[in-house]
Amino acid sequence: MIQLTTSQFMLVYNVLSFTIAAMFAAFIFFTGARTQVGEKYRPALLISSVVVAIAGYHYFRIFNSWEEAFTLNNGMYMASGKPFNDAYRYVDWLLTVPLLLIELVAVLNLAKSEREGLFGKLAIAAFLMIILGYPGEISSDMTTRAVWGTLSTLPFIYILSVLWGKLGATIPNQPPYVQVLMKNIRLLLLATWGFYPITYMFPMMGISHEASLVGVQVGYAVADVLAKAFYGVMIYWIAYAKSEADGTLPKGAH
Ligand code: RET
Repeated sequence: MIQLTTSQFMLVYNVLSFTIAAMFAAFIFFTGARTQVGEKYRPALLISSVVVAIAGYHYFRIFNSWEEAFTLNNGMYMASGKPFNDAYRYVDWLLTVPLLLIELVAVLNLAKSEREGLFGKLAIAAFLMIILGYPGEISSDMTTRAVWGTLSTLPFIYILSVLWGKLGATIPNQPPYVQVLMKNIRLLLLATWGFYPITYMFPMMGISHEASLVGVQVGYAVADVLAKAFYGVMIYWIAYAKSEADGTLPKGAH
C-alpha cells in the first residue's frame, strides 16, 4: 500500500502545477513568435504551439488524476482507491513525439524526397518506442518492466542515431551562428531524450515504491518541459537565425 509523506505528495503536485504553467506560457510565446521569423520557418513555430497545447492539456489531466489518487489520512497521503492514470503521458508522447520530429525535420530544410522518407521511418520508430514502453510502465513486476524497457530502447537508439547523423550532416552547410545552435540542439535532444529511459529505470534501482513513484513523475515532467518548451525555444532561435541569414526576417522583427 502506497503511503506518501506530505512533502513527497506536494513535490509531485507542485512540479505538475509548474509544468502546466510552463506549457501555457510556452504556448503564448510560440504563438507570438511565429510572425518574428521568415515564412519558411513559421510551420515549425506553429508545431511548437500545438505540442505545448497538447501537453498543457495532458498535464492538467495528470494533475487532477494525481490529486484524486490520494487522500490525506493522519498526516500521510494514502492511495484513495482511484488509480493514478499513467496513460495520459503515453498518449501525450504518441501525439507530441512525431510532431517534435516533424518540427526538427522542417527546420533542417532538407530536400523534399529526403524529408518524407526520413520522417516516415522516424515516426514508425517513435510509435514502437512508446507502445513498447507502456506495458512495462504500468507493471509492478520488475522483470516485465525491464523486458519492455529493453524492447523500447531499440527504436529509441535508432531514432537518436538517425537524428544525430542527419543533424550532423547538415551542420557544415549552415551559417556559422546557426552551426552553434544546431550543435546545441543536438546535445539538448540527446540529454533530454536520454532522461526518459533513465527515469523509467527508477523503480528498478532498489528504492522504495514511494520514492520511485515520486521520482518517475518528477523526472518525466522535467524532461517534458525541456523536450517540448525549451526545445521549442531553441527551434525558434534556429528559425530566427536562419531567417536572418536568408534575408527573410520580417520587417519590424526584434
Ligand atoms: C520509454 C520506455 C523505456 C525505454 C525508453 C523510453 C523512451 C521514451 C522517450 C520519450 C520521449 C518523449 C518526448 C516527449 C516530448 O514531447 C518509453 C520511457 C527508451 C524517449 C521527447
